Amino acid sequence: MSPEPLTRKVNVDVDEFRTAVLAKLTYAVGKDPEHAFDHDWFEAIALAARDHMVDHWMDHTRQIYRSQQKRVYYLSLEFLIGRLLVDSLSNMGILDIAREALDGLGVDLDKIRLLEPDAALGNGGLGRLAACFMESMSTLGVAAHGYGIRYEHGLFRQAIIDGWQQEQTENWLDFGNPWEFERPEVIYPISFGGHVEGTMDSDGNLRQVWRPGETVRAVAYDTPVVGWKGASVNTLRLWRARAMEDLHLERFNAGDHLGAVADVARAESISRVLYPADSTEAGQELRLRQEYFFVSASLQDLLRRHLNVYETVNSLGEHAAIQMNDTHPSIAVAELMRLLVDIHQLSWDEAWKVTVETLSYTNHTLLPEALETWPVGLMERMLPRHMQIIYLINAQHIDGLREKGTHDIDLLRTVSLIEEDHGRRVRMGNLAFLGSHSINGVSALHTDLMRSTVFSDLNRLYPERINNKTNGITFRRWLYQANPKLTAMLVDKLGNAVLDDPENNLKRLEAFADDAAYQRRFADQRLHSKEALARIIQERIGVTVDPKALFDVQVKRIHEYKRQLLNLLHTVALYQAIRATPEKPWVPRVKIFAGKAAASYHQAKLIIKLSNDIARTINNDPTVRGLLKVAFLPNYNVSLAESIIPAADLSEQISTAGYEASGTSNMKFGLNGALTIGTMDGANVEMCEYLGRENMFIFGLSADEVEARKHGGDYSAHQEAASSHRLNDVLQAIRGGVFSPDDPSRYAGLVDGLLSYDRFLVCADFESYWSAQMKVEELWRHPKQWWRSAILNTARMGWFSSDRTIREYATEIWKAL
Ligand code: 26Q
Repeated sequence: MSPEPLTRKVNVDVDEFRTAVLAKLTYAVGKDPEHAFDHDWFEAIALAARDHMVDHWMDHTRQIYRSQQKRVYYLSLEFLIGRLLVDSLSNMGILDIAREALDGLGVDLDKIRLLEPDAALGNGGLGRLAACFMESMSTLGVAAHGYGIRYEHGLFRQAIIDGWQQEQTENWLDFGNPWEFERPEVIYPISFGGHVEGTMDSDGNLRQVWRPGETVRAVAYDTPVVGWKGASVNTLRLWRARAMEDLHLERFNAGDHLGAVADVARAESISRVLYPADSTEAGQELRLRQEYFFVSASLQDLLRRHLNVYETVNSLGEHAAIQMNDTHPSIAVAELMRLLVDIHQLSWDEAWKVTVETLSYTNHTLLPEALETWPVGLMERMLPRHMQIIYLINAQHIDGLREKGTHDIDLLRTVSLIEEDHGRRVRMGNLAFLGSHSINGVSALHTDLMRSTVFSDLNRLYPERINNKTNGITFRRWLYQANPKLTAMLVDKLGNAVLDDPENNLKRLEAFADDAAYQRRFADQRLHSKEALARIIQERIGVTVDPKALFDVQVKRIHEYKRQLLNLLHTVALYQAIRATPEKPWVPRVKIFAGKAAASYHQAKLIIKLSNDIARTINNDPTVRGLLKVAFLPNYNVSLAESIIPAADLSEQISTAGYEASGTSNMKFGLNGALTIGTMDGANVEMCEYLGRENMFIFGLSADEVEARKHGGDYSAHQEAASSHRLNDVLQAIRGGVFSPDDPSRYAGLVDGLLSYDRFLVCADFESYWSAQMKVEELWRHPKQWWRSAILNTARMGWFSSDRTIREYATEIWKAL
C-alpha cells in the first residue's frame, strides 16, 4: 500500500513554544530561568522540540502498522549524525518560531545551538551517507529503521599539538542526550563462543544446537528522525551492550571486588567506542564482536516485528528489505540463516530463499586493504555455528557451479567464501554478495570497476545482481541549514517550490547565471560566509586570512589515495613561484585543509604534520605578503563542515582516478556554488556530466590510464621529477628541510618513498594539476565568468539529492515505494 499524503503541519505559535521551553527548563531540567546555564537552555529547547517530533512519530508508526507498508532496515556500523537541534526545528518548519520565542526570553538560538555536541558515530563518507539516507527516507515516507551501535565514545577528537595529530576521547554523552529514548524493555540476548552439538529433535530430524560460552544483552535506544516538513518520522535504533548481570554477587561477597565486575567490563566494551579507521586493518576481535552484536540484535528485533503482524517468517522478504552498509554487517547472511533454520525451523532451502530475497549490500571501496576478511580460526572460536553455516553456503555455492559445468579451479578459488592463500580467512565481500539479491556501487565509475575488478567473477555468475546507485546528500542540512543566506536567495527567485522539490526547481536558476545583480548577491553571500570562516580560523589557530582571497579547500579524511599530498606539493610550488616573481599579479589564495587520520596510519599523520609545517613557514614569510596563506583546521566534523562548505570558492576532489568510490563532499561544495578542481573519479564523473565540463577544472589521468601506468611497469616518479623542474624543486625543498628546520630530515623518507614507489601517481598528475590550478586563477580574474559558473553549479546539482538516491533504492532494490 502506498503511504498516506506527506507533510503534516506542526501547530505551535511563538507563545506556546516559549511556554513549552520554560516548562521543560523548570520540570525536566530542574532549573530556574534566572539561574539557568546556556546548556540548560539547550536541553530545554531540545526537549520542547522533541515533543513535537514525538506526536508525529506516533502517528507515523501507527499509520505504518495500519497500511502494512513494506519496511526498510538500514544496517550500518556508522551514523555520522552531527547536531540535531536546527535540523529538527527546520524540518518541522518551526525554526523561526523557536528563534522568536527564545528572543523573548533573552536567549540567542544561534549561540545555544553551538552547545550541542556533534554526534560523531562514524568515520567519514559512509557514516554521513547513512545519516543523509535516514533523513531522506523520512522525507519520502519510506518506512525505515536505521540500526547501529550507540557508541559511548564516537570518533576521537583531533587536537593538533606542535603540528602533530593527537587523538582525544570524545565524550558526546557527558551531558546526556536529549534526542534519545532508552527502551529498557527492548532487549535481546547476544551470544558468543562455546560449541555446536548435533542432536535429534522430537521428529527425528538432526538439528544443530549452539551452546554458547558467553551471552550479553543488547538494549535499544531510539532517536526519532524527522523528514522535511515533518513528512514522516522514522526511528534510528542504536544498541548498547550490557552484561547479563550488573554484578557477580558471589564473587563480590567473597571479596573479589574487581572480578565481580570483570564480566560487566568485557560485555560493555562492545559498545564502548567506534573503530577510528576508515579502512580495515588486521582483523580485530572486538570489531567482529561489534559487528555480530548489532546484526544479531537488529535481526532478532525485525523478525519479532514481522511476526507481530504476519504468521510466518517465510514472508519476510515480501514485507521487509534489509540494506547492509558495506560488509560491516555482512555476518547478517549467516545470522539470518541461523535464526530462520535453528530458531524458526525453516528448511535450509526455504531459509536461503528468504535470506537472498531480503538482503542487499552496498559496496563503498575497492581498495584491497579495505576489503574485510576474518581468520577462520577466530570465527570458529567466536561464532562456531556461523562458521558452520558459512561452510554450508560455500559448499552449496561451489557444488552448484560444478553441477553447471564450472571446473576451472582458479575461478572456483576466487569466488569461494574462503581465502586459502594467506592463512584461511572468510571473505565478507563474497559472503555479502552471495547472500544478497542486489549489490550496488555508489557511483557509475565505481560500479563499473566493481564489475570489472573485485567482483568480476561473481558478476559473470550473477550478472543481474550488480547495479549502481550514485550517492546523494540531503539538501536540508547541506543547503538550507548550512547556508540560509543562499537558500533565501534561491527562494527569492524560484519561490518556495525550490525547497520542497529542489530536484526539479533548482534548474530554473540557470536563467540568472548572467544576471549581474544576482551575481553580485551570490558573491556577497560567499563573502559573508568567508568572513565567518575567517573568524573561526583566527579563533582556532590564530591565522589571519583575507576573506577576499580565493578560498581553496580540501576537507576529508586524510588518506594517501585522496592525495592531500598533491595539494601540498601545489601549495609549495605556488609559494616558490610567488617568492621567485613577487611582482606578478598573483591571485591571493587561502589553502584550507581539515581532516582526521586513522590513529595507526603513520603516513597520514605525517601528512598532517607536513601541512602544519608548510603552513607555519608560508604564513610567517613576509616576502609572500599574505598572497598565500595555509590553514589546517583541527577536528574536522559535521559541524565544522557546515561552516567551511558555504565559504569555499574552490573544492578539491583530487583522488587518484579509480580509488574514490564516490565522494559526497564534492556534491556539498557544488551545491553551495564552489567550483571543483578534480580528477575523473567517483561521482566527479557524473558531476561533470550534469554541470558541464566547462564548469569544472578537470585534470589528471583517467582510471583506465592509471591502470595502464600501473601495469605497464614503466612508470617512474623519478622520471616525472626529472622532467619537471617545478616538481623537482618542490620535492627537494621538502626533502631538504625547508619546512622542518627543527628536524631537517623529517620528510626525507616521505619524499624518497614517493620517488621510489608512487602508488597513487601523485607525481604523474602533478603538472596537469598545476595547469588546472592556473586556469582557476585565470577564471578568478574574470569575476563575471567565475560567478556565472558558480551559479550554474548550484543550479545543476539537483540530481545529487539523496532523495533521488533513496527513490532509486526504494523502487529498484527494496520495492518499498
Ligand atoms: C572496517 C573494518 C574495521 C575497522 C574499520 C572499517 C571501516 C570503517 C569505515 C572501513 C571503511 C569505512 C568507511 C569507508 C568510507 O567512508 N567510504 C566512503 O564511502 C562514501 C559513501 O559511499 C564514498 O563517497 C567514499 O568515496 C568512500 O571512500
